[in-house]
Amino acid sequence: MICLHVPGDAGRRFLFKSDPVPPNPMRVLFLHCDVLEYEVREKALPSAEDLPPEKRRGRIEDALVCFISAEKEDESDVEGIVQEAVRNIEEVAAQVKATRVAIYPYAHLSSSLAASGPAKTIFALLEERLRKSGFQVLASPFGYYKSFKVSVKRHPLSELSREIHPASAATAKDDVSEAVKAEQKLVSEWFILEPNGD
Ligand code: SSA
Repeated sequence: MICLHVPGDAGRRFLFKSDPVPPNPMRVLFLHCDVLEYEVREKALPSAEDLPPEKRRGRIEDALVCFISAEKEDESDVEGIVQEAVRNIEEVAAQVKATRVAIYPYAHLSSSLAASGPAKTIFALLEERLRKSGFQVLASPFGYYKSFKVSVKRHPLSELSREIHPASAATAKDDVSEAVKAEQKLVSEWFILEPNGD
């Protein structure tokens, strides 16, 4: 932080503090659906793995569909973001009493996407953890254009979105607020430098 005391300006202090870079959290659009169906079209990423015919179409009924954008910020804490995403999906699934989930990589919720390598890892881990947690999971293929149809249920909780931060970010936030509290207790000492150096 830079503090300036400007002589002759009624003792006004000017504080310049570099703002923390605004975080870009993972975004999830949750739709509680009667049905989701998709069909794979062409590759959106040249690196997308070739798919066997049975993976080129998917359908799930009575499921919580999660459209997910992995964000740049998630790259630095893949484990933390996966843990929090699973926790949020479990929470929303419990609210709507869903035992089936679809995870759908969806780049269009984000303005700062994670690179495809880490994003793909995040989706693979999510799929694995959600299965371990007891859900029936449909994972739509990563890196492809797809056509899809969804039929959303009509109850009030059937559409919602969440921003998800890695588990460690909550601690980081607390740290920041503690730092701010400590700063408020500081007693400042002010020195005035005249142009002649006195
Ligand atoms: N054709 C390229 C741009 O030149 C393209 O569409 N890139 S994309 O970033 O939109 O990603 C294409 C597909 O890769 C997405 O539809 C999704 O399946 C997957 N994908 C890549 N990065 C992400 C990400 N960070 N989060 C979610 N899905 C992603």
